[in-house]
Amino acid sequence: MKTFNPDFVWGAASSAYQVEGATTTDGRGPSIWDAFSSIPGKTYHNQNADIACDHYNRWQEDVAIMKEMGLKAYRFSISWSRIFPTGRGEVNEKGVAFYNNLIDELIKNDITPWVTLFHWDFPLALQMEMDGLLNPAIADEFANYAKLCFARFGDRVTHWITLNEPWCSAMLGHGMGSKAPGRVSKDEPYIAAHNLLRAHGKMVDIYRREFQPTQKGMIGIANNCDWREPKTDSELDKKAAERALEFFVSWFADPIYLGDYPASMRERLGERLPTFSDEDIALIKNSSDFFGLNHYTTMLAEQTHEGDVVEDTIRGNGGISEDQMVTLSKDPSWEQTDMEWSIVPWGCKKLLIWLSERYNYPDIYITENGCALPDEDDVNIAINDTRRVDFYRGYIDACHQAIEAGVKLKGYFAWTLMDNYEWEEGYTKRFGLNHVDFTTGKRTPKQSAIWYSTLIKDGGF
Ligand code: GBH
Repeated sequence: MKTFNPDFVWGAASSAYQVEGATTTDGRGPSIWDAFSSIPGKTYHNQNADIACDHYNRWQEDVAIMKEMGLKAYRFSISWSRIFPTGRGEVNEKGVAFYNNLIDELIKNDITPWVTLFHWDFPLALQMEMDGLLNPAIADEFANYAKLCFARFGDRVTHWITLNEPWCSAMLGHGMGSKAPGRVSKDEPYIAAHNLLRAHGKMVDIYRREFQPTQKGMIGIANNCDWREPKTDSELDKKAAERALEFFVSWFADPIYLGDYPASMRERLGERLPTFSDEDIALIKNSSDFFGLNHYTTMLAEQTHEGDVVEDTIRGNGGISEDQMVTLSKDPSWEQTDMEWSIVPWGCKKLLIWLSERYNYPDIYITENGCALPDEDDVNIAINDTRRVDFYRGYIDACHQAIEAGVKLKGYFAWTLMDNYEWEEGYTKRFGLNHVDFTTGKRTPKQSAIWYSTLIKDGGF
């Protein structure tokens, strides 16, 4: 049996736009995802999250499901435009009340709330008035919103995540345009990322100065990173894999742990990469009490050769493969999920070790890991998700091996509690431990939910 420390945090994660629905209820203002998903062709069959899992109305039932599963923690995000319908100004008390109820219900059931302040659903008003993440002044708006959340929820919430996957907001939202706000650019990702880091720094600063001394919580950021394995043993490919990781996660983690962007990025991007002011970096450096990691897959990386067709690699690199000079590919023997992401548990172990070595063994929490499988619209197929059980067993085993190798992994959150709105993929991609019938809203546990509950109960598998 592989056992974990008794205080290891076992949880499941979700995000506001993906589960809540009720997008115009009780005064919620629109976010960029409401706008993006209303443009024909941007999402699968033009699906939006107007109803989603109807979690806004079914939150009590959902907490009961978590309780039944024995979850120790639940990671969810707050919808900024539910709290501030126009992004700033007047507070929408009904929005505050929704999260107060949810938080109280979780605590009543011994489930620790882990709250993400921003999981991509940026207020539409601020996008239109200020150009969103491209405007340096946006950092103060993030701080203003975060401050309200600390003030209203921080007496009970002691685990905060400022941003979910800023890489995605930057690359997919401002580079490839596959996610809201749907901008396509080679330079904007670097600007958006820079302002997100500045926003993170300011949010943490407010928490540390005004709230942490009395509320005694912890705060960090959730970065996403897939592993990059050198395609061959050549020095060039090893360097390419290293560089790919630097352009992926060190882009965000180096400023936080080491005080500046990685040298490889500066070298390759020159002035296209913004520079931090002394003031900015003073807030950003050491601004995470733990390392939040969202991890899904692995790809092979090789040095791009002159004249290579890079089309195939654009997805994984978010359209900046020329900047990195890295060509990505997959080993054909790797099993694929419904997202066509390869299942490679050892990549997770290698990544955990790589991060630990680079950032001097911080406490790490895997804040997301999971998979979508095909044909699960049909509940009878979904409840027999043995492949998802295998996926989780493989990745959690890799986590266990990483801990034995010295990694300070302190918790693991499965993505996701229940099938939900998978962004531009609409409802076609199902990542849930619980099946959701999107016509009736009915939730049904899959085999993976039962397996995960048993693991939690036994403290291992
Ligand atoms: C997360 O992002 C999100 O936080 C969550 O909201 C979402 O529902 C969940 O994952 C599932 O998608 O294109 O083959 O190169 C996932 C971040 C970044 C993981 C890109 C996979 C690319 C694989 N993803 N990465 S590939």
